[in-house]
Amino acid sequence: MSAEHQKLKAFAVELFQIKAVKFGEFKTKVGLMTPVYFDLRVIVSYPEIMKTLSHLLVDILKDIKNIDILCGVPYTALPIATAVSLETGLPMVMRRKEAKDYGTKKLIEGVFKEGDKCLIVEDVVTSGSSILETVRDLLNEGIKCKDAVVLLNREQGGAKILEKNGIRMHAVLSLTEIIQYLVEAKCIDSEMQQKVQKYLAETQVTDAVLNKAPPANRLKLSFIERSKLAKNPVAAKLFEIMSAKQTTLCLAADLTDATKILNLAEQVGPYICALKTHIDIIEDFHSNFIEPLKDIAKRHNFVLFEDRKFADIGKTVEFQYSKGIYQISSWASLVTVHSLTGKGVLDAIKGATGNPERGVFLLAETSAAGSLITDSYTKSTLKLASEYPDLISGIVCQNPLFLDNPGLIQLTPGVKIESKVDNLGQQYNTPDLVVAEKGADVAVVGRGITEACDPVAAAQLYREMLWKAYSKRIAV
Ligand code: 6AU
Repeated sequence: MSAEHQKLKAFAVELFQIKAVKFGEFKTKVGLMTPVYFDLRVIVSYPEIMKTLSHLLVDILKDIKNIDILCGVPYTALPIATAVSLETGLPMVMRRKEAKDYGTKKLIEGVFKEGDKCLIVEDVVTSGSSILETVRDLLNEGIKCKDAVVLLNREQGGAKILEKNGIRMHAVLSLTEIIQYLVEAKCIDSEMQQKVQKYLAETQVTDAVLNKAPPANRLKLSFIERSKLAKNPVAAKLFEIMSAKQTTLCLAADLTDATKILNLAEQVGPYICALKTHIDIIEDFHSNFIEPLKDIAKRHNFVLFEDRKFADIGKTVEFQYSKGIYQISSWASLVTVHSLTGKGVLDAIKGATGNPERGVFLLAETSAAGSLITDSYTKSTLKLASEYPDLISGIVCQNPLFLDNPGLIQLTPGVKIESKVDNLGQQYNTPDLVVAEKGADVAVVGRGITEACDPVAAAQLYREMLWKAYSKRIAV
């Protein structure tokens, strides 16, 4: 037996002696019976064993390159991560399970910057769901996670689920190995070993178990996969268009002249997945404008999207949506809505007359500097969206706020190649940044195209840059 195996065997025996691994009949979190149970919480009472554990973890993390910070999965792995941090000198951040309701409301404590690469530290992996929860909160802060070092892989499908979500698991020990060491050390007999093997064979990940597993991170899925997960029909259609035309570009056609909008729509039609209007800024609006616009949208296969940002009481919104000179519900498949007044607006849009194929983008964040939107408003907006799955196509936001609902689309405005701001508080990010770092699925570009010397060339360029960034995002 090699020195390394000797070390692992001795460690397995120590875990057995301190009852961090137990044998018998135990009920798991999901109600299944298991003959073997791990409780690594006791390890804090044994600093020497903690030291060995951190050495073993440090050994396997040597092959992982480019780590800036590390984060333990709360709570058991917090002291373990601390030990690894002390030994490697890698700074640590800490994830809260619940945001404090006072002070900073931060979920991630410690010093970090956007784009930092974080190594996850965990004790035991069964389904991988605890790691994914931590990864989700880190990602929301712009922290990237690709690797997780863990003490024990229970070999029940966690590695597969993590891999599907873009996380590589590096385990010190597998359940099979630890059992083998304990048999060799005569801590358990071969009958128990067989029992554990039988248990493992019976509780392997099946499709049913996988489906119950946490949903895949949307940032890692293709649009065509996501089209099947969308509950709102317009979102499904938009995903299909994006995939077929290889474009995530939504043109904000913020022009005040009807003919100019139609001409631009005709010219850039092949490069966009949606055309967004502010119908009330058109000076020569006439109902004759709508039919040709619908015709162009049909020929070039893009969606019409009225950025009305409804925010009144339900009854007024019902009228604003379906009546008046614009009759938005008759032609726009998509509209934007503020969550400010709550459910009434969504009920109004759901029940209004007009084309039944409709979807809503709820505004959870804005690109405007000095906006009054708070974190709790953003959170409540996401909750409201979850209550109307068949109506909500997606969320208008600036950050990857939701990762575990791949059927929803993140729409991000404030996209421009050169500028950072305009003179009225609009804030811009580059196409690459909004897709790679900010989680945008569809990017809204207005003046970057409408004010370019050659709007068609600009639309082609934005489309290409955005698509490249998306392709890269799902590939890694
Ligand atoms: O590229 P721009 O700055 O010329 O245009 C951005 C477009 C405008 C805004 O009304 C809209 O995006 N917008 C939105 C949307 C889409 O709802 C939200 C937001 O936070 N910021 C923003 O600019 O048509």
